[in-house]
Amino acid sequence: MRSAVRTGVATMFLLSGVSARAANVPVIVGPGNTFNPPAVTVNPGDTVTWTFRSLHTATSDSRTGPEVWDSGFLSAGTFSHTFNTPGDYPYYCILHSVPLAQGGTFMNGAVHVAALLSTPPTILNVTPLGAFAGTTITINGAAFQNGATVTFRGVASPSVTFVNASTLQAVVPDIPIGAAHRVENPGDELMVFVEVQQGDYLGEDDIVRADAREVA
Ligand SMILES: [Cu+2]
Repeated sequence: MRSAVRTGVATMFLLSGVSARAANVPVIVGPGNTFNPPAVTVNPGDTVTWTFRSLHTATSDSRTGPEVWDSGFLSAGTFSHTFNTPGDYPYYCILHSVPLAQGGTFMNGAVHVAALLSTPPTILNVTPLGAFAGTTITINGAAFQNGATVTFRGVASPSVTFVNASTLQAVVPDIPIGAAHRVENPGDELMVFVEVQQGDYLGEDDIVRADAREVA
């Protein structure tokens, strides 16, 4: 397959902006008097795991509130805490420092828990429903954010314009060289499917017809 097949019937859209998978964020404690890295940023639901290389603690400055933790004295092994509440949470080693508010600077760390997205994005409609690669479609919906990405069945749009929280514009991507794709007519209206090749070889024998399936 030397040439790309360039088509443009856009039927399914998926917006992505935030990962739903919880992450595990590592911090190494020791062998010196260090937390490495000293500050980490996590999303709500993520877990920080401290791995101890010498005798220290990882202890939250605050003894009350939504995120309180204390590893106790450990010289090996791990201690984990899952953070669910957005905010800044400084912590320290009881053996070698004191909380920030008491002047601690020597063996202090911080966990920043990022703000929750208020609501996930939703799509109401897309116009036009069919569009050639390289053309721009308009997506209407709710809770769009500046910096949103748009994918067409897993293929990212090369250009997304954030108009406002309810409107995005996105350029329909090419189907990559070698990518299998299928076009389906879900209704009974006549559909005209125009396939445009581009590249240095445009022969019909460059297209692999993997499966031509007719649904009654
Ligand atoms: Cu220590």
